[in-house]
Amino acid sequence: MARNPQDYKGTLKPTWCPGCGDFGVLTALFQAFARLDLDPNNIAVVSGIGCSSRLPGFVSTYGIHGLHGRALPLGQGVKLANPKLEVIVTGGDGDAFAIGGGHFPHAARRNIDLTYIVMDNRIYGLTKGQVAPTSSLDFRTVSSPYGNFEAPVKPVVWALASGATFVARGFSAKVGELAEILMKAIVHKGFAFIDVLSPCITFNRTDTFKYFQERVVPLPKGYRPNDRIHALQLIEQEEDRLHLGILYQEDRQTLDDWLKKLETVAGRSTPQELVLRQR
Ligand SMILES: Cc1ncc(C[n+]2csc(CCOP(=O)(O)OP(=O)(O)O)c2C)c(N)n1
Ligand code: SF4
Repeated sequence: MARNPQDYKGTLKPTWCPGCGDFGVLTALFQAFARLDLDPNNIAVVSGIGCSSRLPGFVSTYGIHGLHGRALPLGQGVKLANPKLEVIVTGGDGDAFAIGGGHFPHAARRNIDLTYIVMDNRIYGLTKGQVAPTSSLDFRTVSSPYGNFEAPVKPVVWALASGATFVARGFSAKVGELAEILMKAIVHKGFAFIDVLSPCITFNRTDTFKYFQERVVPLPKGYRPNDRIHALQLIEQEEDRLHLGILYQEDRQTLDDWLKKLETVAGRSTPQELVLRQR
């Protein structure tokens, strides 16, 4: 019998503020899992620290709520130890691009086969509203009382420039569309990155649901996500629009492919075998 979204609900109820954008991401993830009919025992959801990083607590799959900024190293470790697991890494823009910013480009260029969902609320939610790497210029917060003087990081541009093989943008208010993107990201072989616009309704009164509703647009008619430069140009020329959908996808050797090749060509043990041998 096919599974339904309820099958992936954990016993803990989400502790997010009522109305937080992260609810939409969780619902979309349940839908994606159900539509792919994934066995919860074959999924690991891994995160760092932040409001969004609490997500692994709310699912019935395996999971780790780790250390701030270390979601990707954890997720990569899980995948290397058990390549059969479907690994989903989640967290906030602070976790991903500030403290965890050193890990992001390397996981992308390494093309390790996992799905990385960043819930981008353009602020630090858990610690009560400090400026984040994706905060807009001049944005006033408790830690930037005179306005943010740093140019915001553009997550999809960073992913594209780092060699990610699947790059998409979603919006937590468009749950159906987001579930569709997440399904394709999970099925993709390689590093799949999704920047989800996911408003913090408590501490960010600028980048609200209304703000994003007024700016999000679908990809241009006939857009084909197979040209990295074209994708970069589209994002760089957005001005006040935000395109939603799969911006780029390519097939490229994954880390796992490379490890298997290494084993046959060089006769060496893969990290997976080393782990198993130590048991
Ligand atoms: C090593 C370390 N540094 C700082 C913190 C404090 N801290 C916890 S969450 C967080 C940022 C949260 O923002 P984000 O990652 O964007 O997630 P959100 O809460 O917005 O979902 C910070 C700075 C920490 N827990 N550990
Ligand atoms: S503080 Fe913001 S990000 Fe955190 S749960 Fe509340 S609305 Fe969501």
